[in-house]
Amino acid sequence: MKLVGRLNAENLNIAIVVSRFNDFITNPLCEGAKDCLYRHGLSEKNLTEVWVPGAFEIPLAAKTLAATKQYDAIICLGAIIRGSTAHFDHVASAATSGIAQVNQESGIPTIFGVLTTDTIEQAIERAGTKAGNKGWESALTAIEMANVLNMVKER
Ligand code: INI
Repeated sequence: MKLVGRLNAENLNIAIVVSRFNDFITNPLCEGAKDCLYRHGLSEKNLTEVWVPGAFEIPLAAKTLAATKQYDAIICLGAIIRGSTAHFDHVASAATSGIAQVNQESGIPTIFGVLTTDTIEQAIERAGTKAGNKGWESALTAIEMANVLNMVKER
């Protein structure tokens, strides 16, 4: 028996957690994610969008959303840009391990759509220009994971 998640969001409830830090990048990530979800059939009433100050705050918001048990998937979006800040490594590692922990412990697919780049240019490339849109790709992953886990649970 081979189970593969369908790319159909019609019957799903999805949450997006998105950080305001570097919002010139996170706004297009969020718009990309919503474009993907709606084009795959998600109803607007089944989408919850939660904004937090920075990527460091994403895991707690995701964990709180997961605890409500109302969502089939949670999409985490952020932009951590190394630039000249030494803060980068701490924020990147806290966001990465925090999101991974929610993913594993909640049992709800919690998707890592946080850009970690060395430069602003690299972030721009991944937010809807020449290297695609990480938000759009994360939404597609969320749809597939939500559907395949629902199939596993229903078997
Ligand atoms: N938050 C980000 O989302 N991206 C960054 O690049 C970033 N840098 O470089 O500092 C950043 N810092 C803020 C952090 O996420 C928290 O909001 C802050 O430390 C308060 O907890």
